Amino acid sequence: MIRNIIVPRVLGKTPEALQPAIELFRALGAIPVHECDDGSAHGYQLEAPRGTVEFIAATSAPLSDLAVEVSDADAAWEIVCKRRLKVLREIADAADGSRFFAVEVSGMKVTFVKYAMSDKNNDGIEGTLQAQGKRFAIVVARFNSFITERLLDGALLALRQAGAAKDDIAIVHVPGSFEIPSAARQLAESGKYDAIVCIGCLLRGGTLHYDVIANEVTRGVGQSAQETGVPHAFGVLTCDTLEQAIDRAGLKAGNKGYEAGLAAVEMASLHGKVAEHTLNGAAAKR
Ligand code: DLZ
Repeated sequence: MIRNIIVPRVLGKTPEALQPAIELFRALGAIPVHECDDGSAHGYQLEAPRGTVEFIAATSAPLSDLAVEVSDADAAWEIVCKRRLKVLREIADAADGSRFFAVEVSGMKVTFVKYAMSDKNNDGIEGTLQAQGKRFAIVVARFNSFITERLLDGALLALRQAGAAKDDIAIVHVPGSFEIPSAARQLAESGKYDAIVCIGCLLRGGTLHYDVIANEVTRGVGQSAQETGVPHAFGVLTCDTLEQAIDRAGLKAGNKGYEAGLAAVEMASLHGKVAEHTLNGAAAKR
């Protein structure tokens, strides 16, 4: 019966007071899913892959108001350190093997923890949201530029927040979504980029060829990714109406360009890790 557990936190009196917390959580991969305003309160919901409620019996108050489980405590610590937040506890290992730190953001005390795994060898391989030293190309369609410019802003924000340098991001403009795959492929084949972000907006009302173009763009981007081996993030909206596209370009349902930017960062990181893993695995077998 329970679908979700939402823990409301009042972080000041204005939406501006929420910004440091929202920005930090987005930089760590949380997805904005819902924004509400009833005139006296402005709420901004962020979603994580999992939610857990913990009831505690203790004689003293806990260190923080909120605990966030992360996949890599050291990577999260690096992201947090860039923001000059008040540190309540430096990163360190706990007695049970978990690794955690605590900071204060927007007046809220937050603990970030990477729990110790019972089977460390079965932790899986995962990319991080660290983009330092990585190079990205963004291919953006001009068609429906009202939307694609917002998606581009979202993608740039994600890449920059993850640590990509401005000079390490190339932006390539193409006329429409149909042209995205060929430009993406040329960029991928250049060998200069760790990942490509593809951005466009197809509106069903806008073209009789909607399905044809949508299928072709999806196929072409996928094919470019598979045949070049360079990760491609898909930030091409396929919507029935302009209103739906507006919702996905930074207003109600988040910004799909931002999500594509984060996906590109994660996949660029994962790509290196999988290559390392397969190389080591092959070496170990010999
Ligand atoms: C022609 C066209 C139409 C009608 N609609 C869209 C659209 O909704 N979104 C988009 O990105 N591009 C559209 N285009 C342009 C095509 O993608 C392409 O640029 C032209 O057909 C020229 O090859």
